Amino acid sequence: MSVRPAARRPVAIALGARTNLALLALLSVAFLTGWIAFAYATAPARWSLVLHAAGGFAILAMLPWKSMIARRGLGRPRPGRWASTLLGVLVLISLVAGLLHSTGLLIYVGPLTAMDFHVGAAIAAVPLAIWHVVSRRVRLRPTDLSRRNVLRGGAVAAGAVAAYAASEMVVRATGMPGAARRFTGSYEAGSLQPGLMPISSWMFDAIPQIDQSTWRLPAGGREWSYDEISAFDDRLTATLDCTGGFFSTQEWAGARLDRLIGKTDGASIRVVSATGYDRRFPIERASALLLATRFGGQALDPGHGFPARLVVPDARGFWWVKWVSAIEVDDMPPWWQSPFPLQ
Ligand code: HEM
Ligand code: HEM
Ligand SMILES: Nc1nc2c(c(=O)[nH]1)N[C@H]1C(S)=C(S)[C@@H](COP(=O)(O)O)O[C@H]1N2
Ligand SMILES: [Mo]
Repeated sequence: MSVRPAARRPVAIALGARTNLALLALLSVAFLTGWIAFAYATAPARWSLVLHAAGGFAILAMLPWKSMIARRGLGRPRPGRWASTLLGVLVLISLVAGLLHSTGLLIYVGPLTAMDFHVGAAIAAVPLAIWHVVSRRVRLRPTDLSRRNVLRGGAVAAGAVAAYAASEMVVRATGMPGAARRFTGSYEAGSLQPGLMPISSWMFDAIPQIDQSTWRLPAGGREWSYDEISAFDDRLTATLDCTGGFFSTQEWAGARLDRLIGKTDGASIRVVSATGYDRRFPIERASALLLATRFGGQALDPGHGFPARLVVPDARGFWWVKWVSAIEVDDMPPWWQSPFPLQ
């Protein structure tokens, strides 16, 4: 062994550090843009998914380098190697499930979707990734940000965007099922056919059985019966776009929220479910929100939110509260809630 000046690193280690740092940046980008895509059912979902997919392809491109680092690391006994291996397995599951969803080669996996696996594996990987990075410090050196390395990073990024564009062209040219995705990446299911619309919940909610004769809805300072709500006939054709990877367009009918809450002071409307699930909306949106009792001319079934469910045009499915049990107006700002439901 020769003695090296402290300021210089062997080339292999320097390359390893850059690979690891690039992976850290790319994993963060993929995670963040994935959630931005989930927050919207409008344009931001699209541009964040372009970044997201490019980030995913760039992670794939790092695999040859990272597997060299991993092989070297696994060769020396170090506590927690199993956790690094599990991290690798989870990231691979997420990548594969993401590609299966996007190409359409596999969309449904029993009661779950490829998207559920994609996101589930990514979430499970987070604590492992944090531990992995914290227990294996990589230090950034000035030379890592040299002009040449920045150019190299730019080349990887450009290559990843090109790979994503090429993959989308292949999906379309070969007529893979993925060609039919909406801009959010979701697949059409049961549109205008209420009986074929998928039933989904955000996480753990089970379908409650609610008796329409005893159901009462507090809203606007009074209680409404099922028959009173059903007597309204406000109509809206709107698309529910679930983060699970499907979308469904239906003709909804029921009561506009502004009619139920009347003229009241307040900053936001809180729509509560019989299960405790709730979402908050700016009061200005009241006339755009529909409390639906029917879709496609028939009453909702328990799975789709009977007796009444919220319809929120241009918002992701998790805003469409099912089994509504109360509508409250108060002074809380609409942003005073978790960005995604917690149950
Ligand atoms: C380890 C982290 C992640 C990686 C490496 C990753 C990577 C990928 C890849 C490679 C694709 C396929 C891109 C394509 O060919 O179109 C994809 C699709 C997708 N991912 Fe992720 N992802 C990660 C985490 C997440 C998370 C946390 C979310 C949501 C919260 C998410 C949401 C999506 C969505 C909605 C698509 C579908 C895009 C489409 O079909 O156009 N991803 N992801
Ligand atoms: C896709 C995500 C990643 C996977 C699957 C992964 C996997 C692995 C594996 C299997 C090893 C060898 C076993 C071990 O040392 O525990 C390793 C080593 C290592 N990883 Fe990662 N890693 C990932 C991301 C990162 C990131 C983001 C960093 C830091 C920013 C990092 C830094 C390191 C370091 C410093 C080593 C030790 C190398 C050595 O001892 O020679 N890794 N990684
Ligand atoms: N009470 C309650 N409402 C809910 C959910 C839930 O878990 N609980 N899931 C939401 C999500 S994530 C979606 S995509 C839609 C699914 O509606 P559907 O079953 O009619 O397709 O309901 C939304 N409303
Ligand atoms: Mo959903």
